[in-house]
Amino acid sequence: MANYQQVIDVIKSGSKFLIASHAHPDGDGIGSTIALGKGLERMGKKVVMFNADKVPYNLQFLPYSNEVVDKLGDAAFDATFMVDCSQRDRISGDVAKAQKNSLGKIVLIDHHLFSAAESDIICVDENAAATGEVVLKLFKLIGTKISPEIATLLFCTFVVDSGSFRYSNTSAGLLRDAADLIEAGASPWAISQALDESNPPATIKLLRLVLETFDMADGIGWVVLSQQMLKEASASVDVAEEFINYPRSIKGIEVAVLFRELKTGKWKISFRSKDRVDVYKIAACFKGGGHAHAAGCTIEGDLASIKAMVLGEVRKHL
Ligand SMILES: [Mn+2]
Repeated sequence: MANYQQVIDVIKSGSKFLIASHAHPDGDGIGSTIALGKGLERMGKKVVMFNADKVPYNLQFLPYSNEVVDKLGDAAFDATFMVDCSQRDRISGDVAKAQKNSLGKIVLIDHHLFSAAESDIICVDENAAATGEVVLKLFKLIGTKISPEIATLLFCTFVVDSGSFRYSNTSAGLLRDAADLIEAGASPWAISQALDESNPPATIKLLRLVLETFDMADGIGWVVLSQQMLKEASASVDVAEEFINYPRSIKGIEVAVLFRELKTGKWKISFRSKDRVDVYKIAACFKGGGHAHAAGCTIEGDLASIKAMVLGEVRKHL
C-alpha cells in the first residue's frame, strides 16, 4: 500500500503544500511533519507545517519546531500530507474544519494499520517502525540530500517509535537507516538527552501519584492519571507519555494499560503489549487505532465503568 511513485508525482506537480499530523503530537508526528516540510523546501516548494497542539516541551529542541503553526488562515494548497495519522479529524483544529478543495489532494504518509483512510493517495508502510522511516525512503527515492537538521528530525522519529531501538519493530533496515542518519549529522546522545533526560521536576511528583494507582491481575497491569493529579503535581500531561512503561516492566504482565483523563468524563486509554497480544485489536473495539504492541482509544464515561469494560475486553485477548 506504499505508493511512493504517486507521492513523488504529487510533489513534482505541485508548489504549495500543507503538512499536518495528529493533535497531541509525539516525536514521530512532529519529527515527520518538519522533516518532510524541510525536505520539500529544499526542492523549492512552499510549505506550511501544522499541528493543532503546541509542540510538547521535550520536542522543542527539534530544528525548526518553532515553525509549526496552529492556525491555517484561508490558504489553499496543491496537496495536504497527513503524516503519522490516518484520520483527518484526529488532526483537529483548522485542518479538520477546512474545505476539502482548499486542502488539495490528500496524501497519507504513515505506518499505522488503518481501517478507513479518507485519502486520495495512500503511502502506508506497515513494516516501517516510524513514519519517519517512510519519509526517509521517499527522500532516498527522490534523491533529496539529507541535511544534519533533517537527519536529527528523522532520527528522533526512529528513537521515539522504536523505544530507542528496543521494540520488536527494530529491524536491520531501521538500523541501517539510522546509520545513514548519523553519517548525515544526527547525534544519538544529544537526541536521547533532549528526549529522555530533560524532564521538569514535576514529572517525578506526577509519576509518584500515578504509580500509587498501580494494580494488576491476570497478566494485565494498569495505572491511572487524572486531571486532579496533574493539578496536584503542577504538571502538564505531555510529561506522562512514558508512564505506561512502568506497568509493562513487571514480569508476567503481558498488557499494560494507562487510563488518562483528558477532561472530565473523557478518557484516553493507551495499551502496550509485550508479545502475543495484538492491542490494536483491543483499541479497535473502541474505535481506536495503533499497532500490534502500542495502541490507544478515547472513551467517554466514568472511570469505574470504563475500567471494567476495557479490562474485560483485554482479558478476552489474553
Ligand atoms: Mn508513528
